[in-house]
This record gives sequence, C-alpha cells and structure tokens, in this order.
Amino acid sequence: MKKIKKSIFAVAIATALVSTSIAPYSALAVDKPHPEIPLDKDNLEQLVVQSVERTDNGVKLDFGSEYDGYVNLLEDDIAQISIVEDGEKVKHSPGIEKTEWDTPEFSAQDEGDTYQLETAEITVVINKAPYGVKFLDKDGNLINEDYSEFGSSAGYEDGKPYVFRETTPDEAFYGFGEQAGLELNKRGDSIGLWNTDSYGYNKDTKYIYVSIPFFMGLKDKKAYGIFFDNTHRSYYEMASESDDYYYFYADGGQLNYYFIYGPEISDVVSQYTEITGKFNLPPEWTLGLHQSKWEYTADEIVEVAQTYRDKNIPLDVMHFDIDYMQDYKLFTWEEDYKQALAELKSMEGFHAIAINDPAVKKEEGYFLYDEGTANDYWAKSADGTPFVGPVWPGDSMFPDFSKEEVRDWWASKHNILFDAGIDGIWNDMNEPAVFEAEYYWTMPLDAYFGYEDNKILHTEYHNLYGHHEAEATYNAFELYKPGERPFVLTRDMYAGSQRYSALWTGDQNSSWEGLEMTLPVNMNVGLSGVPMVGGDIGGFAGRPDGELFARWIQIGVFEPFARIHYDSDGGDPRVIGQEPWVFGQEVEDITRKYVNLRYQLLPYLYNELQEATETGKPVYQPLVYHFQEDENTYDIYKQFMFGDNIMVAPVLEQGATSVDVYLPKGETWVDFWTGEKYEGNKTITVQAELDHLPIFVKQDSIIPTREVQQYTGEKPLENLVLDTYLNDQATYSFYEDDAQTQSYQDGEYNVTNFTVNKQNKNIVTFEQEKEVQNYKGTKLKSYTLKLNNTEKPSKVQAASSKYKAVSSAEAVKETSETYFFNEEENILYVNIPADEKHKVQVFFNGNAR
Ligand code: MIG
Repeated sequence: MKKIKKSIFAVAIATALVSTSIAPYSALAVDKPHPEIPLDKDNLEQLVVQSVERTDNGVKLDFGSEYDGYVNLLEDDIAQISIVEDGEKVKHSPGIEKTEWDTPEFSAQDEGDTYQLETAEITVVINKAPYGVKFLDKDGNLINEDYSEFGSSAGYEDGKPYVFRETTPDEAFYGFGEQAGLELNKRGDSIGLWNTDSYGYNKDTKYIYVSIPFFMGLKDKKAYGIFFDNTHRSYYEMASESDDYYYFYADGGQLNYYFIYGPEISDVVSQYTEITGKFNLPPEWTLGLHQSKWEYTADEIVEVAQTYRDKNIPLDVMHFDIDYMQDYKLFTWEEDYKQALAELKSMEGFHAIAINDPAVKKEEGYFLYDEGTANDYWAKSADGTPFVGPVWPGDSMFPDFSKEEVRDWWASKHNILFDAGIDGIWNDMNEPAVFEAEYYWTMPLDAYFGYEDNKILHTEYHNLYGHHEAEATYNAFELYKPGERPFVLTRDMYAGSQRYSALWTGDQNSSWEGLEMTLPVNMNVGLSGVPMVGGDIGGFAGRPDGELFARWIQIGVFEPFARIHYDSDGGDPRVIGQEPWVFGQEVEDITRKYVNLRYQLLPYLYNELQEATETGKPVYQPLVYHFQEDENTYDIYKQFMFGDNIMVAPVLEQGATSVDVYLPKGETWVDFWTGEKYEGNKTITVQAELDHLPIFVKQDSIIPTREVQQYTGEKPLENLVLDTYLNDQATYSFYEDDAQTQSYQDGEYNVTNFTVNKQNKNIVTFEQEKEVQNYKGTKLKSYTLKLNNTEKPSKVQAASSKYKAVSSAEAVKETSETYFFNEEENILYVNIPADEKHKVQVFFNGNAR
C-alpha cells in the first residue's frame, strides 16, 4: 500500500531549519530549500498535564515550564486544539475568516486520569499523562484518537509541531486541496504542502501549487475533519508507514488545529468553510466557456473569438496572457493588445480576463518600480535590502502582500486593466515563482516580509503569498467596480483563499494521464472548500490529438471553471493550436455538442454554485460526498457528480469505446441520453464512441435548464425547462437573481420551489411555491415541464383551464398552457405560465374526465 512520492527537493542540501514562531528570527535561518526533514520519532518529548484551568470556552492545560495547551470549543461539533509556548497566544493565520464564536453549551469534568469536555455533539477526552486527546460522538463512539506508541502524540520536535493520530485499515482520507495523483483517497500517501511552480506535473509530483492543510477521515461511515492552521511547509504521512497511525507536522510555526465532526462529509465541509469562509457568487459570464493561449497575437485573440461565433460554439471569455504587457511590465499595455481588447469588447457578448503576475520589473522610471521602491513595498533579502530575482521581465521585485498598505496599493493599480475593458483578473506565478534553480524556483528561505520589528520569514509566508495577492486583487473590484461581483482566478492558494478567488489547476500535461488526473484533483479541491475549480481543457504542456481533446472537452464542460488554455509554441510553426476546430470536423462537432450542453445546464450550475456560497459544498463532487453510506464509492475517482443530480462517467483511456460505470446504491439511475433506467448498486458497461459521454441522472430529480445561447446574457431567461426524471416525487428549489451584481446580498433574489408528484399511475401533478420574490428583474414567463420516460397524456389542466395539445416541442415553448407528447422519445412537454397559481394535473390513459 505504501506509495512513495518523488520530492522535487530530493537533491537539495540538507540543512537544519529554524522556525519563526518557536525560535525568533535569527541569523541561523537557512537560505535554501531543503530535503524533507523527517520528524525524528526518537526525539519526541512527552508532555504531561500538570493542571487544568477552565476557561470560558474550554480549558487551558499547564504542561509545566515550556508549553501551554488549549482546548477550545467553538461549536457543538468543532474543537480547537493547540499547544503553544508558555505565555504565547494562539495565532490565527490569514486563512481564518471567523475568529469570534458563540461558545456552545458544554460540561467539563475532571475524571482524575482524564479531563472531559462534552458538547451536544462531541466529547473531548484529554488524557493527562501522557497528554493526548480523543474525540467521541454523543453516543460515546470513538471518532478519532491520538497515537502514543512513540511516547508522545503531540508537541514539538526540534521546533516542528507534530500530531500523531490512530487509524485503522478501513479509514479513507480526502481533501488536502490540490494534490497530484491518480487517486481520490489519500490513504497510504506522503503529502507535502509548499506552493510550487510545477510545469507539466504528473501523478508522482509531490509539491504543486496549492497548500490547504485540511483533510477528512472517513471511518465506519462517519467523517471528521482536521484543519492544521499552519502556513509553513507541512507534511502528512497518511498511514504511509503503518496501517495503525498517521501523523502530520510542519517545518515551524504553532501546533494549532481544528477538529470538526460530521458525521456527514457535507457537514465537515460546511463547518470547515465556516472557519475559513465561503466562496462568493461569481458573475454568470464566468460560467460560460473561456478560451486562452499563452502567446496569442493580438489579432488571433479577435479572430479566435470571431471563429467561435462563426462556428456557433458558445463562448463568453477570452484571456489575455502575459503577451499584452510591454516587456512583461505589470499594469502596462502593448498598444496592439489594447486595441484587440477594445475590438473584442465591441463585439457582441465577450468578456475579457487579463493575467497579472507579482514580479515587478526592476527598472528605474517604470512607475510601479519607482512607487514600490519609494514606499518600501518589496519583500526583503536576509540582509534587509529588497530581494531581486529573475522572472519574465528580468530582474524583478516582489510586492510584500503581507502588508495591508501594499495590498491597497496593488488594488489601486487595477484601473489600468479595468479601464481598458478587462472584466476579470488571473493571478499567475504567485508561489512566488522565481527563475532561480538554486532556490528551487522561489525566493531564498531567509527572505522576509513584514516590518522590521515584525518580520515574517519566507518559510512562514510562502504558502500565503498567493492568498494575499488574491485578496488584494479581489479588493480592486470593490474599489473600481463597486456593486459588481469580482472574478479572480489564481494558481496558488492557502486555506480560505476561496473567499477571494477561483482556482485553476496549473500547467497540466496534455496527456491521457493529465486528463485522468483532472478528476481526483478537482474533487479534492472541492472537498477543501474551493467550489470554483477547473483545469486547462486539453492540457497546458504539449498538445492533445483530436481524440484526447474530444474526451477532455466532454468533462471540461462540467468543470465549474471551464477554460481551454494552452502553452506557447516556443516559436515552432509546426505546432498546432488547441481551438475546438483545429482537430477536424468531428471534434468540432463534439465540442459544440458538449459546450451547448453546458450552456443548457447553466441554470443548474448557477444554482449549485449558489448553494456552495452558503454551505461550501463542492459542485464537482466525488461519489463518496453523496453516497457516504455506500462503501463502494470510497475510492472511485473516474466518475463524478456534477451537483446533486447528475453523474458523469467519462472515457479516460485512449482508444476506448466503452466504460464501466458504477451506479451507487440506493438510487435508480436514468441514462441521460436514452432514458433507460438502472437500479443502483451495480457496475454496468456503457458503449461510448468518441462523441458519447455517459451521463446518468438520479431518478426523482429535476434539472433546471434553458435554451442554448452563444454567450450568457444573449437571451433573457424567459422559459425555464424543468427536465424531470420522475418515479414518485421530484422537487427543486430554484434560485434566481440578476447574475452580475451584489444586490443578491441585500436580498434581491427569488426562490421558487417546484414539486412534481406522481399521485397514482394516472395522474402527475406540478406545483410551485414562490418562497422568496425579491428580484424584480426576472424575465421568466413560463416553465416547460419536460417529463421524461412517460406516456401519452389524455389531458392536461390547471383548475378549470384545459391546456391545449400542440404538435411540437417548439410550439409548446411559444404558447402558454399547451403541451406536446413526443412519441418516439416518450417525453411530454408542458408549458406552464410562470404565474400559474393552480396545481397542474396531467392525466394519463383515458382517465380524462
Ligand atoms: O512560466 O503566462 O500556469 O497558464 O500561460 C509560465 C504564461 C507562466 C504559467 C501559467 C500558464 C501561463 C504561463 N505562465
């Protein structure tokens, strides 16, 4: 079971590392990245609780001279566990959004050998000698406990905070943000978190761009989460050494983690995103298709956009990669790109996103350099001078985003992009990446941020650099586009960055492995509180052939963030592009088919994201998220749920024309294309020629869809199609707002609850309840109830008004109170006025009265 992953630091020089919080900033700080420093298990110091002091929200533990411990109860199902140096305060990282909690009711009991804290949901049992904590559910079942075989289950080893926990072979692990690998369940893995520019990463690359120190354990069908709020490089040995334990530790910083009890995975994600914040609703145009290439010429950007329109493939956004800048100088424009942008924006329905890097060209006379220098805004080298390192513009400076004044300054420059017509910002290279092999492509470790009297070493700040840049960028929208919804896309994150940004998963390979990897990567990112995620469709590094592109676009359209993006040609004229039409007619048609499908599903996708803003739930979900009771789903990563009702089972193998699909237990599944029904709890083989993506819909569900548009907002949503798969009863709570401003936060939205019910074999009814009606801008005139897999009705009526039978689905759409039955497909279409107050009844089999 043991999987060893290759470390990119493997050849670095071994050097002792000094942490910031435990040891003060010192000249001993090393300047180079280092091979992983394993935890020395022979050097663990046993902590013994000397005395326990009750506090307002838990207890303070006295370990004698060196350390204090805290157990704070934040909610019935959240406990915060920390050990800090004597007298020191527990720090919140910038990843934390919520710092004030209403302490839940709890009881505290000294039991002699242990001390117990009990809320309505969990009991925390603190063992005194040696110190350890275990968590029980309200029935006294063990959820998770410390592992003390090495003499100590938690503490500091040579300045490194560590925690050992017990596990059993059946426990699965999920989360950890963005991790390479061809698996969903991270049991057996060695994981490291250190944001790394990892061009062309593969399944064995240990360090990629994002560091989210949060994971879940799933055992006995119950889930808990651990969020280790430590921004230093950290390590997770997830039963990689033994089936009996796992442990995590960091190069420095405090021992401080949140324990969250489910038992549902969804509860854990929801509570984790209470702590770190929820994603905010993006403008709807960002949910359309995006197209991008590094090194599009200015003309190509306009031509490609126009070709999408000519070929009737929907597209919303063109991206401007670093080529638009003068000499890679941030916040400058090459004139031809500025004109291309103006032209693009004069065409119907295009939005534009511009890349922005952190590295500021070191050049006197360049306003950004001059201002940053005058104000002392740059990250520093160990000797206190501004750090200079090469990136695209040559020698560059790095804004110190840890300072609020720098974030404000950074935000204030974005008018240069917005005024030219840019709608969204794409933050790249924010590891921060530096073209310096000696320092492993980032700054030296002894570089620092912050103020002279409050320095933050690079070792501590590294994983936060992208987070703070995203925050600054987000604030630029509040500054210049007040009332509009920001859209930031970033490559690097820490926990909580979802508050500011969407994530794209970096420079994936255009390979079958790259395609397959997008699934588990997106799923674990989603489980880590970041719902808006997607990878470069077709892959970034290299070029796909037509077959690979076709398979990629089929799942790409289900990624919450859907962008085709690819690497520069390096001037090689033989290299082909990666637009849908370069692979020939068949692939072009396949692309159109699936992009159309995405645009039809937009109301559904938008609703799913809206829920994510409230509960943190992922949109691109692993099956286990949904089917925690079905242990067969625990390791499945080649299929995913797109929201709550749709399951996608793509072809991921070259040349394959069929795919095995597991249908989870407890549901009936309907083949989206054929209407064929299957009972769950079995694996079926589905034919899947190149143009076919197997999709299954949960029986008894309603999927809100709409007509295809060439771009979002092309046509108002006047007719909402309720694609209904009915056996017994299906419901849907439909959310609608203006899809672009912040006014939904003032309550300007509508919620309508639909219920479609099979009363008996002769009558199906439709009802709506307008739960909230505060969005006055709605254009909705009618619903099309699309009843799949049904029979020819004899009559449709609402109260005394009889609906009229018409002869096509199109005719139904045009006239309210009509219906049409498609006999070949066994689909019934009923046009119901949006203001229909009565129950609509569909009668079958001569039951008309
Ligand atoms: O060193 O801006 O991941 O999406 O096209 C490469 C050029 C810099 C890396 C990004 C990629 C982008 C490219 N960037």
